[in-house]
Amino acid sequence: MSRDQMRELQGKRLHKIVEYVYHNVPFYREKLQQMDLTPEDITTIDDIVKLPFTTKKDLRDNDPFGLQAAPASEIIRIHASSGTTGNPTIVGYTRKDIGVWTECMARSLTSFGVGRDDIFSVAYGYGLFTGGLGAHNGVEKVGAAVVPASTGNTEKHARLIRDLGITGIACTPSYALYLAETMEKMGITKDQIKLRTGAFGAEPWTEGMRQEIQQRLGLKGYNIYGLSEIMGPSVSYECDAQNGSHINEDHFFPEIINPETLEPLPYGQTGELVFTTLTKEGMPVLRYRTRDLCSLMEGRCSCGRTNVRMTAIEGRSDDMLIIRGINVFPSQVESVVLTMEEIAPRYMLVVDRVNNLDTLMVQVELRQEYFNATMDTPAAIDELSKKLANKLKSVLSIAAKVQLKAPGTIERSQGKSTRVIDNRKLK
Ligand code: DLL
Repeated sequence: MSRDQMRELQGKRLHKIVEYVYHNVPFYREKLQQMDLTPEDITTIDDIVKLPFTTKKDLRDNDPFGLQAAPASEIIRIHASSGTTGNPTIVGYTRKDIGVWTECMARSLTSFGVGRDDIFSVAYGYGLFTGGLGAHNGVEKVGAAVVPASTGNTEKHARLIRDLGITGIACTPSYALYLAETMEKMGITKDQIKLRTGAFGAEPWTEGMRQEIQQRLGLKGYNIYGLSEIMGPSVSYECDAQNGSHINEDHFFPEIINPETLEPLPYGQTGELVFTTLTKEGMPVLRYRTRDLCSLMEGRCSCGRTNVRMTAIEGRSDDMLIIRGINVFPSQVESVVLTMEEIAPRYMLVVDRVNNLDTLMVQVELRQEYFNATMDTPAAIDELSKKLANKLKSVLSIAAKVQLKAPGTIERSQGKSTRVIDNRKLK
């Protein structure tokens, strides 16, 4: 599609989606009315800058179904992403939304060269996380045979890769490295396996990691990007040229803004990525601030595709961490700590990468009274650690080691308090 045709399509779809949320989502109607806007004011894609932004806080404040535009009877799937305070953000999809998502995922896989003759294993988590089921539907759509391996059980997965002749895999890049290491330990060599394509995403990764995964698993690794609030995996995807990821911009309109001033930035400049869903029915969002930092690239790609590309994610404009593919906010840990009277509201997250797997340790300080009372009873300390670890697991969805410390021993910072020590080195 030419740029003009694309922009015309985007403009039509934008008008329609604004009209749709105006009539179906009180939150947006109020926002637009406050800004003296009606859907008639939005006729071309350039009008997008008139619209209000949406933030994760807006989603949380309207939790769980406040921003849902379609009636409950039309929703056929519900996913969730991590919220900043422990409550996940709920996203409902209509049948049409699942169809669009599946189509976008199929576009990505096709771009990676996956087709009917492939046996493709999905090793993203199946569940509330969008990675597993999202990738799964796309693999079926392109007609490859899907192996719903999910995460965990890595040795069994490694044997399946060898014994079934699996040709493609979707997982986080760090899991791919862990899988490579597991295979090496098991004595499975590259010439015993047929892997040739990897669809890697859900966390930031680098060219260095790409080279290492490719070399150790003998495949070509492609980037795939997405987020639950917009859809899931396949908001954008790489092609053979591997010069940025093509955005499915007929469904998700991208902008880059300065995260401080909220001013739109031109192509080529790094800032915060913002998306407007142009066709979504379940939970459409206007100008959703992803907090991901990158830049946009225009111009026909050497692969022939004409849709806009985004560079690899360079960082975040908030404090979200991605640990084993799971989004973790320090404030989630705080929300747990605050529920426990034995513990002072002082904590530190220590993130590391051991044998290619991310680890999380949460250090907390005991309150003086509790510390005095239990100093000589290791059983009580042990029980408290377990209680905290269980609570953290249920809020964060990943296991964390807990370290209970004596009062006053977590380092006090002079200025802005530091809550995270991230020892992972992304090459
Ligand atoms: O991670 C969706 C997904 C699943 C994408 C599988 C790709 C593959 P969330 O859990 O909502 O959704 O997390 C979204 O993860 O805002 C980014 O910060 C980060 N992220 C996702 N893909 C990439 C990527 C899924 N390819 C958040 N590179 C996003 C860097 C990524 N960061």
